[in-house]
Amino acid sequence: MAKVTQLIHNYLRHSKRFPHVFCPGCGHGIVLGSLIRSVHSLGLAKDDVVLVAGIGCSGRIPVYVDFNSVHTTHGRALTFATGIKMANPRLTVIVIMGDGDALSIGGNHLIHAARRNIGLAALVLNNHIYGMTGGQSSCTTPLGSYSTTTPFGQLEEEFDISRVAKVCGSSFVARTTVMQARHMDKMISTAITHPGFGMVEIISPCHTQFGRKNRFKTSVDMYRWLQKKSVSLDKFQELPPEKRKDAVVTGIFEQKDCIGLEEKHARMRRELRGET
Ligand SMILES: Cc1ncc(C[n+]2csc(CCOP(=O)(O)OP(=O)(O)O)c2C)c(N)n1
Repeated sequence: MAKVTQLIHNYLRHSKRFPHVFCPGCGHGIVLGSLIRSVHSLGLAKDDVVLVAGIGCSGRIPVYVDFNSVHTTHGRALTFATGIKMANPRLTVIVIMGDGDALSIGGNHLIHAARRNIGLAALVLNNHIYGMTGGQSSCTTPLGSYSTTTPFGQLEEEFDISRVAKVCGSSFVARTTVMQARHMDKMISTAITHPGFGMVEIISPCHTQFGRKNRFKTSVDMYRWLQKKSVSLDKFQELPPEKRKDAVVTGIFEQKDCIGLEEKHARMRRELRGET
C-alpha cells in the first residue's frame, strides 16, 4: 500500500495545489489515481504526456498531476488536443471531460474527433450533472431524475455517451465505473495505446449535486447502488428484458484496427515529398 501511495505522490504537483476541490464522496479522485497507474504501467515519461481538460470539476484533474497540462475553455478540450496531437504526434495526448463538457456544449467536437479517429485518449467522467456550476441537468441526466433545473424530474431522454462515440466512428469505446478500479485502469491504458480515437466513459458519482437530490442519503449509498447496477456486457446480453432496465453496462463496445488521423497525415506528407 505504501508503495502505491508513493507511486501516486511521484506524479502529483504538491506545491500550492492542495487541498483539492473535489467534494467528499466525489469519484473524480479515483479516476485520477487510475490515470496515474495507467500511465505508470505503460512506462510513459511524464514529459511525453499531455493532459488536456475543459472546465468543470473533472477539468481540475490536470491541475494536480505533473504532466504537461492544458486547462482550456468549457467544451473545447478536444479541439486543443487535436491541435497538439497533429503538431506533435509523438506526444501521448489524454483529454479529460465532464459529461457536460463532452456531450452538451462540446458535443460537436466529440462527434468529429470520433469520426476523424485522431489518436487521442478521451476520458469522459459521467456524473450525470453539471457538477461545478450547481447541479443543473446535463444531456446525460437520466429521465425522471431531479436536478437544480429539473425540480419536477427530467423530461428529456439522456444521451448514451458510449453509443454516440461508437456510431460516430470511434475505433475504441468502453464504459467503466469508479467502483471497478482495475477494470478502469485497463480501459484507460487500452485507450492510451490504441491508435485512433479511444473513448472511455467513466461513471463517477456526484453525491453533492446529483445524489442528494435523487434520494441517496450518503455517497456510500450511491456507490453501493452503482455496484449493484453495474453489469458486464456479456452478462447484460443474457439478462431478460425486465432486468435490463437501469443497468449500467460496462465493457468494450468497439475495438477495431485503425490508423490515426495524425499518422495518415504523416504518411501523406512523406508521399508528397517523394520519400516513400
Ligand atoms: C462557454 C461556457 N459556458 C458555460 C460555462 C459554465 N460552466 C462551467 S463548468 C460547467 C458544467 C460542468 O459540468 P460537466 O462538464 O459535466 O463537468 P463536472 O463539473 O460535472 O465534472 C458549466 C456549464 C463556462 N465556463 N463556459
